[in-house]
Amino acid sequence: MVIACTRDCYDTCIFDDNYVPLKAEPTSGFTCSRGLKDLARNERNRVGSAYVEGKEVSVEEAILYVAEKMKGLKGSDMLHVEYDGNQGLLTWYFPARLWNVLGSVSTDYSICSLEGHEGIKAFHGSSMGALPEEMEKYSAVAFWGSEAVYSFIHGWRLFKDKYKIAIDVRKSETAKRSEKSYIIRPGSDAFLAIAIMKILVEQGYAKPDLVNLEVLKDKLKKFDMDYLISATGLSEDEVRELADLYAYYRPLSIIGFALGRALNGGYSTGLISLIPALLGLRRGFYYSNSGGWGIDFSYLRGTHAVHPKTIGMGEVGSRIDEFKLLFVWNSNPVVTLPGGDRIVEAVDEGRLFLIVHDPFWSETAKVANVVIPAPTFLEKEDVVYSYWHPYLVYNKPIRPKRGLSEVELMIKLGKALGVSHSLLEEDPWRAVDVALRRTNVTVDELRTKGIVKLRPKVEAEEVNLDSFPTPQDLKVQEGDVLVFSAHPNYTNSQFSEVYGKREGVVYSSKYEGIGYLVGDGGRMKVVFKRADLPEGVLFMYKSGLVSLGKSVNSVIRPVRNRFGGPRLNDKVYVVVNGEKGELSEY
Ligand SMILES: Nc1nc2c(c(=O)[nH]1)N[C@H]1C(S)=C(S)[C@@H](COP(=O)(O)OP(=O)(O)OC[C@H]3O[C@@H](n4cnc5c(=O)[nH]c(N)nc54)[C@H](O)[C@@H]3O)O[C@H]1N2
Ligand SMILES: Nc1nc2c(c(=O)[nH]1)N[C@H]1C(S)=C(S)[C@@H](COP(=O)(O)OP(=O)(O)OC[C@H]3O[C@@H](n4cnc5c(=O)[nH]c(N)nc54)[C@H](O)[C@@H]3O)O[C@H]1N2
Ligand code: SF4
Ligand SMILES: [Mo]
Repeated sequence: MVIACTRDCYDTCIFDDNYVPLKAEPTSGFTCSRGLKDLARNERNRVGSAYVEGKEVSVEEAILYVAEKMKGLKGSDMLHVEYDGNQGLLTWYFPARLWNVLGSVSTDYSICSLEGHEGIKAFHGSSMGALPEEMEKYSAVAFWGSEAVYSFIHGWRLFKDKYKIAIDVRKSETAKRSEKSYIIRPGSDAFLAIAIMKILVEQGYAKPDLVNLEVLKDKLKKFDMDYLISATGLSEDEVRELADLYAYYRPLSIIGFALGRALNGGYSTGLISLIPALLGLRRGFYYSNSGGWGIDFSYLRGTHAVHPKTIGMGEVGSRIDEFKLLFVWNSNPVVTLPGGDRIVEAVDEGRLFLIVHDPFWSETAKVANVVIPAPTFLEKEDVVYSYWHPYLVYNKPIRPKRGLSEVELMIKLGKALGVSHSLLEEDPWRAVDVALRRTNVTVDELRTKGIVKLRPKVEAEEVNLDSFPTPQDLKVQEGDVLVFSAHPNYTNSQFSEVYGKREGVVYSSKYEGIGYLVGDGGRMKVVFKRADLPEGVLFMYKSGLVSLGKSVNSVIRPVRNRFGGPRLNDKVYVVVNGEKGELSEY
């Protein structure tokens, strides 16, 4: 019997029934500091009962209360927010069917990776990159905007003894431990990628196997080399050196999710993915393979049959007043979504009815009108995929179940509401089977074997250069920019019950003490600390988004990048002595 960690993480580690990491690939006998504490964490900070307006009630009473509140609400009055707290097909995807049948508004699931996927797909048709076994064949790697030392421990381990290059906006841990690092201006990766391609073409390294070189040369010609280099903040020698390293080592390009959330988002991810193609390397990049396995996520959510209205995930906070009811599972939007503080205000003022289904007392659960306990991934059956490795895992519980699973809640609430629809009547396991039909794997096979390796068929097509940007499409980031990164002991807002509450600190090269951070969404008091960072870069761990009791997302009001994803890394100001100004003034 095996069980996979279902957290939002590249590695999707696989464990035996004593929760010891499997020796076999991809887990290779080791896991992270969170994986080591999962059994202990399972007993802490749990939602032990259902609650209605702070009062302990039975789950049945809570469901009836919710159903009563929903009477008379139109679909457009309701919003559901769920994300990747648990990557199981039955935990994350399938329960959306109820809300989609009810006509509730959905988000576009864009908070993390949509922008980057679309930017890569625009060139390659698919965002599917290298598989672990293909990665192993490379003698070098270039990490672009990826703190892999913390965020992707098994990916990092693959390259431990190989030549590593890091391209970041600060000397990240990954940059420190790489053989070579380039510290560039935030959001300037697209410029750097184009400069590298221009040099590779100029020096005769470009291969026609995957890219139409004549068309590409035409597109590259429009960009002035001096302008490209100055936008990156690097010297010409450094840019030429990086291009030389690309020509010599032909590294795998690992493209971090942070890039999609920065200025030029999907243009950057797409252009970086073109460099290996230019060198003739098929799928010589890696971003996220989730779209390449052939799993039919739409079928699971029922969106093949019903088509919900959607809003941008970065707009949930600013548009919350459009809704009377918010249903949340698998996500902690009060902390992790821009304007999450507006959810709290709307609930406090009685304008919004908030229901949260979570195994733990998240910040969102703590302010909800109704809280319903969920089992953790150690306590329920599910099918889990990875966005990196090709193993599907059938999770069997290794701890007694507490609370109501997402599917059970969906069915019970549907019954209490009196809704009937074929999407709700289909057996959930049958739905998983249908969703897996293109993978040739069945639930039965998974149940018997525990782990099944997927064999994705990715056709190598010629790269389509139609969406190559023009110089006008690419922007230069102004001002001081707030950037984020993973912390080794936390997954996003999770794990404070083991590693303690992280008080969010904004690191900068200049400022120390308490001050105000100002963004397009408003201003808030935060703690600043000095650190070795380039001018114009402010840094926070994603685990410590809450500073002095409020999420830093309250100052973020993201615009949408070219492919629809929210730009979370953007210009901010710092206020001292009541004056608004850029950080560099202090
Ligand atoms: N331990 C741990 N692992 C995690 C997570 C976690 O919370 N903890 N979260 C998971 C999730 S949800 C995600 S999305 C991934 C994220 O994993 P990664 O894709 O590795 O992203 P981050 O860790 O956010 O690191 C982003 C790096 O990009 C840099 N950066 C920021 N802006 C720019 C830019 O414009 N250009 C360049 N070149 N660099 C830039 C930052 O300084 C940082 O070092 O990790 C997953 N894994
Ligand atoms: N400013 C800023 N904001 C960011 C980011 C940033 O870099 N900067 N990063 C963004 C990124 S990349 C991401 S992915 C998002 C993540 O945002 P969220 O998805 O909100 O991330 P988590 O903190 O992991 O919260 C997941 C929640 O799911 C719950 N959960 C876990 N397992 C289960 C389960 O089995 N069932 C149920 N019902 N619930 C479960 C957890 O207890 C937790 O409360 O945050 C985004 N927010
Ligand atoms: S959080 Fe990531 S590295 Fe840690 S156990 Fe889970 S999958 Fe493995
Ligand atoms: Mo993410």
